[in-house]
Amino acid sequence: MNLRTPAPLSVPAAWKAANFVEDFSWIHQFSPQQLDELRLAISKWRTGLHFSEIQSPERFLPSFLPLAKQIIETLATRGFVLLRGLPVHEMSDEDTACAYWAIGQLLGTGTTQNARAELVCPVTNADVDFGYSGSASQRNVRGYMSNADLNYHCDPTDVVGLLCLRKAKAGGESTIVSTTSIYNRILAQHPEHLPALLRGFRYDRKGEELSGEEPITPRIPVFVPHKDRVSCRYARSYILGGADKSKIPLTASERAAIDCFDTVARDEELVLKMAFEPGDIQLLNNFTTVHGRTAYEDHPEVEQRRLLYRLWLHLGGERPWSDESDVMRYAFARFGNLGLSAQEWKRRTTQIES
Ligand SMILES: O=C(O)CCC(=O)C(=O)O
Ligand SMILES: [Fe+2]
Repeated sequence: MNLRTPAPLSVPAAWKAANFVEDFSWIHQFSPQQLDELRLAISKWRTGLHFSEIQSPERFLPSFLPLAKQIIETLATRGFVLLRGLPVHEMSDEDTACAYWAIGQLLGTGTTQNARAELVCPVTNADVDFGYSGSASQRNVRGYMSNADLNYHCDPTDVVGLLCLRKAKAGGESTIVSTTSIYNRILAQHPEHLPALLRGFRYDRKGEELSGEEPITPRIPVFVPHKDRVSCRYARSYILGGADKSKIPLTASERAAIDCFDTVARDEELVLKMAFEPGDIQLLNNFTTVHGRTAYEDHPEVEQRRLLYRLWLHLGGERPWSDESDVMRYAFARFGNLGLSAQEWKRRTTQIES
């Protein structure tokens, strides 16, 4: 076995649930000054501007700058934060999107997330049936459109943001797990699965690829160990979809390896539960955490359904977490209309129109 890091990693990214029984440093409550700046900025941006056209949000939100620096550092180390207290109850959903987008741009570059090129993507139950079955990959359904239980997965971007606007009537609990801890556990207790996980899997592109693009990705490793860190990409339903579409079934050892990943990820010792309140923004480094969600039941009124706004942020610059060839970073994130910045998307649509 060619393992560059055969030793378990003892780094802040390798956290367990027990680390946060009394430590709430991962929750940041917005300060009154930050909220005042935000309200004023929104009143300026509201004048017919689409959120993606906001220029230089840092000029309007100076007290967010030290916070943004700290969040970027924390995402690169522990890998997650929860920002609390965005006043969503006093804002229209459009103003909320504006505020959220502006905060996101202080951290990185927001990118498009689906075939519709949404930059702030509503995560809500659109009455689709997500449960994975042999034919689910043919239906090209993505989990965020359903109220189903979502297996632990990484979103295919550097950092994902989930802002809660409305909670479910019951369920819909978010949980996160350190993938560095999952790696450590597999290394110590189930090393026979590492070769399959290091080799990786081909992912279903769910029909969101453009014509001429492959419907499935090249092989994306689940783990890429570096000197003192391990980067992870994992999404079971997309792996199963990739096997279906390529008509190359997973081998018994590949299936055993993803079963092992899921079993370890569900270990109570590793799982940190987060009950979202409206106004909470969960930010996750997708190379060092996986997230999941329990199934949920909505309120009967459609406008009261659980609603999150999702951001995908690219942190740019050198590769802080990905693999050498960037296949982990981009293969599952930059195809079709996905993975484009607002400017790139605008350029593409302008070219098509002219
Ligand atoms: O609904 C949630 O809590 C998580 C949804 C999710 O994982 C996603 O949209 O990527
Ligand atoms: Fe997700």
